[in-house]
Amino acid sequence: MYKAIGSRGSRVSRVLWMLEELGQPYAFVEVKLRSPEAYALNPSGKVPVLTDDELTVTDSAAICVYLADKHADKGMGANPGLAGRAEMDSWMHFAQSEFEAPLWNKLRHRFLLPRDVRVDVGPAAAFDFATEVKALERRLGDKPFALGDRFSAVDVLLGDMGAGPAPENSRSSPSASTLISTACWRGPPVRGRRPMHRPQNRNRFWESTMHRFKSIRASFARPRGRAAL
Ligand SMILES: N[C@@H](CCC(=O)N[C@@H](CS)C(=O)NCC(=O)O)C(=O)O
Repeated sequence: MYKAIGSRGSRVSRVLWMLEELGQPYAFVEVKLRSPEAYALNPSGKVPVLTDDELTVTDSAAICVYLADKHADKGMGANPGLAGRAEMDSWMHFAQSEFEAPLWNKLRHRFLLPRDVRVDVGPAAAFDFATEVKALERRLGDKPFALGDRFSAVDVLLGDMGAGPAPENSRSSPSASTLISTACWRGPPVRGRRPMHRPQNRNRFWESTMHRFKSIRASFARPRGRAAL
């Protein structure tokens, strides 16, 4: 059986989401970031990690692709052929190394890095994220989903980045809650084994996801003094 390993509220949520979409049984194994248990599975000490019997897969995008490929009959993987694979890889790399990077960078400088190396990355992160939201809109065009007319691992990966409470519905400071909900610490991902944010209405998936990204972009743009870094 699959083991989805991570801390509650970490990117393990996208792995759980994939497993739920694919209808696969799994165990959620709670492991703290950079704990000895995490280092035993991933040289960087980061989560999530997926184990599939003897195989260990690290890095959330790779895990999502692995699962989509392994259960290709469920239709969440790449379009056919080498061109389809390139299209999928391109989306996955865009999602993590370009789209998610400014969100994650800001979060790291606010909460994760040792205090003496933290700097104010707020304006640069806001600029980069606004650029990436435009790029995402252009990439999507008028397609219902990233790879065309079916929901795939790409939508899970990007959708998970926009998951969590919309800033306007949050009780805490919008910018802080947005960052926390977006990049990493979004509260328990497992509620009765079902990811909190599994889309209820597929037709509105990208409409609501883009709405959340735009809310995040707006909260980035708002100066919030020291709290916003
Ligand atoms: N590229 C990795 C990044 C994993 C990652 O940074 N995970 C966070 C939790 S969401 C972590 O373990 N952070 C620990 C740290 O940065 O010290 C992935 O997508 O899985």
